[in-house]
Amino acid sequence: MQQLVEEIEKIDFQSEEYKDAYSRINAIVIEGEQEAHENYITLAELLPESKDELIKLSKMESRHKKGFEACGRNLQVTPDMQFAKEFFSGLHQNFQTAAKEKKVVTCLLIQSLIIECFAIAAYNIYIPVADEFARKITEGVVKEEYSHLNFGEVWLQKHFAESQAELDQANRQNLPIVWQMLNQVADDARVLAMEKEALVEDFMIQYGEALSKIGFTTREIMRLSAYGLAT
Ligand code: Y39
Ligand code: FE
Ligand code: FE
Ligand code: FE
Repeated sequence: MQQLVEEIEKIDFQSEEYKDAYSRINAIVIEGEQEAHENYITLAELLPESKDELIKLSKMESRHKKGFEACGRNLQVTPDMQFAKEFFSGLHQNFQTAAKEKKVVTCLLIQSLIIECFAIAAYNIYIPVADEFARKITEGVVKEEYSHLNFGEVWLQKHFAESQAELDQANRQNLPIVWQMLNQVADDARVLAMEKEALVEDFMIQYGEALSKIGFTTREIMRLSAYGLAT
């Protein structure tokens, strides 16, 4: 605890180093929220019986985006949106392809499990080391991300038997991309006092809990959640 207090006290939110790293991390979050907004609209089309709920989630994602744009402006940082688009391109492409093939299970795994768990991990690790303005925004956002994760968990739990094989395949395709994304952002996250090890740990906890709620056994969770981590 004392170590964390000391660390936060020495963060200079106006240093060039901080603002440079923030220009990429802030852009990633803004782009992520924008893509999440679009992904929930696509999911609303694929799941007409849940349309109203999914449109609500898509609107929340738009508000999150606006909140994080304000965080960048508050620090006088210009987000590097080109970098962020490339950062998300792997998951983005896989989501688009799955949507075109009407693979709802794959779309839910990518957006409502993987991306939401990634967001929850990142926001939880960011909150204690954020500037005051960004901390308040992020605290409001992370609460809503849990409800997005919950949508995926509930739907996949209800359809577990017929979804298991597609979940396994989608996990193999997409989880290694998440580890690559984490590696790509580790140096910038470190400048913001966010440790890669903490991000990995929090992600694994969120994702493992989600897989457990959906119906996977502990043994399957171990295999699925670490897939591609060591390579
Ligand atoms: O569902 C959502 O709102 C998620 C898309 C939003 C963004 C997730 C991106 C978080 C990665 C940040 C990495 C910082 C270390
Ligand atoms: Fe401590
Ligand atoms: Fe969001
Ligand atoms: Fe979300």
